This record gives sequence, structure tokens and C-alpha cells, in this order.
Amino acid sequence: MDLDAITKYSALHAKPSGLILQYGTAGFRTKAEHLDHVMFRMGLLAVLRSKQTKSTIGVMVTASHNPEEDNGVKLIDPLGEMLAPSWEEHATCLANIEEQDMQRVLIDIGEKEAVNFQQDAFVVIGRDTRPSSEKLSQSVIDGVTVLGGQFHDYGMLTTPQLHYMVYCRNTSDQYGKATIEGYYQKHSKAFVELTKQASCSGDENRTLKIDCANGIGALKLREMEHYFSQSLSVHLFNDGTKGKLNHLCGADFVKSHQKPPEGMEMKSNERCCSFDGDADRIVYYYQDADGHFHLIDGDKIATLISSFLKELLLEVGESLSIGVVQTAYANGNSTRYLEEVMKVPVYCTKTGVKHLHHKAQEFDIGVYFEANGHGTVLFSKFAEMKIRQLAKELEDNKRKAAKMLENIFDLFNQATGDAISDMLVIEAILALKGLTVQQWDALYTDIPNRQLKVKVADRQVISTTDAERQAVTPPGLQEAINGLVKKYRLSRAFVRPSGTEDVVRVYAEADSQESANSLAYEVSLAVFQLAGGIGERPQPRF
Ligand code: 16G
Ligand code: MG
Repeated sequence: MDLDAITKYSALHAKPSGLILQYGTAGFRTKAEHLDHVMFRMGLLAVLRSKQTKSTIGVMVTASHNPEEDNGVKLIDPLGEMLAPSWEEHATCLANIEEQDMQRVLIDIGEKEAVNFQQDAFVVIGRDTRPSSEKLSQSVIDGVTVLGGQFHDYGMLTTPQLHYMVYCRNTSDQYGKATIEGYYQKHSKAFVELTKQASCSGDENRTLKIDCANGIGALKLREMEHYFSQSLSVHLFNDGTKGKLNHLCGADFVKSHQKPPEGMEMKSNERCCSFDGDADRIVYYYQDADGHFHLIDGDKIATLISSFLKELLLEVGESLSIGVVQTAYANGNSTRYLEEVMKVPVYCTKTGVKHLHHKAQEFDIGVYFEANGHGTVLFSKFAEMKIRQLAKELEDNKRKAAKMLENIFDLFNQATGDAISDMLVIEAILALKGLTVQQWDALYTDIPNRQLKVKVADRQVISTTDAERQAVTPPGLQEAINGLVKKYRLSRAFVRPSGTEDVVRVYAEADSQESANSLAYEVSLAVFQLAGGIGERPQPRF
């Protein structure tokens, strides 16, 4: 380790004094102008992690659905997963230390994690379309280089594409080829093969309108569309040529405002979807003949997919275990439908992809989706092997079903939730089942719900248990929530400190929209009073 070079280069990426940042649920996120030193330091950390794991590590520069002026960075672990928790702590520590402590902290991390400094290191880098991203990814490269790491800069990629590259590289290309063409070919081939099985294919030229949030999804879909255009034609809106990234559009906007994005021409009953700014989230929606907007969120996506998988498993006669993983934000009726109608086991974890991903790995086939549209389906090695074997051995309809399972396995990004691959699976299932978007939506009706934010002096005074469904502290808060929930029918409410914003989030469900609104308001007031609210008191208006 050339300590002098580190000191010299580190000074060129100086930390603004007094700035403290935390490696949160999705890495570091803040205003782009405050991130140069964090990028350089994450380049250093990625090299250490690569040396320790003797694997390729990914560094993604993006702030996802956050405003264009923001940016962020996260590290991707060897199998495409989110960074291990102990390394999140190193990341926070390294991002916040003063210049003069840099050498000591690097040596410290190296010792704690038994890093062999002689080991080679390889880091792959990707970035979104933000104007600040190019320069910031250069700072990551500076960090990688000064610690002697090798790197490959993929330039602009969706977040899930970088996860895919990391996964491919660390499995000697067995999973797929670690190039952008490799990604397009693998997914398109599986999609085209799958949709060929649809009896109605060819009758109708299937089209889908996609709001790309003015982000990277648009660029990548443009490059990819000719690979699958024989089965699906996509109409891209908010493709970044005019509008601002994530501004009044994208999956986060549509989900949280429950309305269509700007810049999209929607006709009644047309199937539409929105990606977020880095294309790892997707929600569907349509407008009915009366002009009413219908959102089809991650819960309904999980329901469609798990129902279809269950049918195929029944057809091939294989008893592979299947489980659905949700968070506390999953609509109560989605959980009820999955458990009572579909008879699939449902599990609840804390918010954040890594928690769901981890739980989903416990099943042969683990379907996980957050209501906000992050999700994928994971297949165990055993399930993959079994399915490939069945696709060869079985005959007639059973073989057909096994082949579909094989295609679905190839389509889902096994490294993380991926809007592009999720979209292709959904489109294939709708075609195969001959379902319209309205029929899909009608599987169950969402219980009316409301989300609110409350500002408090220190959101960490709220701690939770039972996958965030119960508040442990401050004292009295859970009792207050219990009392309020009892006043309404079909009701449920919980609060949790946000992992990405300095607020406490409140979620409430009840039998009518008015009831959900007032329950959310009353719970907000309880949070404000018992957890040190600051600023304006919550108001009963929406
Ligand atoms: C991050 C998480 C997402 C989660 C959200 C919750 C990843 C890649 N992203 O965006 O899964 O739903 O945070 O935000 O893990 P909150 O803590 O502010 O509610
Ligand atoms: Mg995202």
C-alpha cells in the first residue's frame, strides 16, 4: 500500500468539514456536490473488499428516484448482493474520518477483515444519467487506482445491470456474459422463447407504454428493444430528451402520488408502467373508461408471478418450495389473497431489498417484492438444476411447463430486482394467460391506505420489532397506536424511522379512504407528541 500516494490523492478529494454521512439502506445519498470525497473513499473500500473476497466488487453511482441534483453510491458484493453489514460500518467510518486519519483507518479495516494487501483487486463501475455522475465515477476510479486495484468502467448502466455484471464475473460467465450485449441476449432470448408458447401470440401486436423517469432505463431499453421486438413493442415516454430526471414522473412519483406521470399519453384501459431513475423499480397502472387511475404495485406483481409459478409447478408435478416475501407496507389484502386463495406462505421482513433478498434465499423459489416495486424471484441451485432436468425429461404439456419455468429462471435477475427483467416476465405471463391489465388488477382490491411523514428531532428514538410492525420505543407509542387502530374497521398502522430521509414514516390502512386518512393523521399526531416532533404539528388534511 503506497501510503504517501493515498494521502496525496485523498487531499485532492477533500472532505467538506463537518459533513457526516451514513451508509444507509441504499448506500450514501445526498446533494451531488458533497459526494466527491465519498466516491474516492468508496473506490478505496471496494479495493479492500475485493482483496478480502478475492472477487470482483461493483460500485454504482446513482441516487435512484431522488432528485437530479442528488447523487449517491453503493457497493455490490460478489454474488450481486448488497454490501455485507460489517462493511457498511467500515463504509460509514471511512466516509466520515478526517484526512489525517485515512492511513490508520485503512490499515485498521485491513487488519479487522484479514485483508491480504498483496492480493489482486478488481472493481467494476457503473453510473446513471445524472449530470454529476460522470465526474463522481471518475473519483471512484481515482480511489481504486491509488490502492493498486484494476477496474472496468461500464459507463452508463441501470443499477441491476451492474449487479448482473458482478454476478457474471464472479461465476466465470456461467450465469451469463458480463457485457451489455450478454445481458440483452440472455434476457431477450428467454423472453422470446417464453412468449412463443402463448396461444394468442401473433393475433395481437402487444404494446406497452413505459415511463422511463427521464433516466437510464430509456437509454438501455432503446438499445435492447430490437432484441425482443418480435414479441413486444415498447413505447417510451419521459426518455430524458426533454424532462428532468424523476421530476413528476417515474415509479416513485406514481406510487406515492397514486397518479399518472406527466409526459405520458394514456388512453383508457392501456397497459402502462413506470421505472424509477436507475431502473430497479417498476409499477404498472391504467386509466379506466371513466378516467379513474388504477395502480398495480409490487404486491400485485408478486401475486401475478407467484400464482403463475405455482400453476407451472403443479403442472410439472414437482414439490419445490415456494415462498413470497413482503414488507409491512404490503397491502393487507395482498397478503390475505396470497395466503388464503393462493395458499402460498408469506413472510414479512424489514424494509430494504437486502432483507427481502436474504429471506427469499430460504426457498427453492423465493418471490420477493416491496409494494414500491423493488423485487425479483430467486431460484435455489437445487431448483435450477431440477427445472433444467425436467425440461429435458418430461413430455408434452409437462415439458412445456418445465421449459417455461426454465425461461422464467433465465429471465429473472438473480442478483437483484430489475425493472427490465420484471417487465419482461410480467408481459410474458399476461400474454401466456391472455390476461388484460384490468383482469390482473381485479385479482383482489387494495384496502384503502395512507402514508404520511412526521419530522422529529431524532428519528432514532423510534425503534421497532416484528419486521417494523411494532414500535418498542418511545414508551407508550405502540399502546397509543393500538388504541387508535381499534377505532377503525379492517385497520392496521405502523411507524418506522426512514432509512433514506430524516423523517418518521407512518402507514395506515382501513376500510375506507377517509378512515385510512384519519387513522394516519391520528398516528402522526401520536408520533409528534411522543417521539419529539419538530416544526409544524401534523394537520388533518391531504
Ligand atoms: C431504499 C431501498 C428500498 C426501500 C427504501 C425505503 C434498496 C436498493 N432500496 O430505497 O428497498 O424500500 O429505501 O426507504 O434497498 P425509507 O427507509 O426512506 O422508507
Ligand atoms: Mg432505484
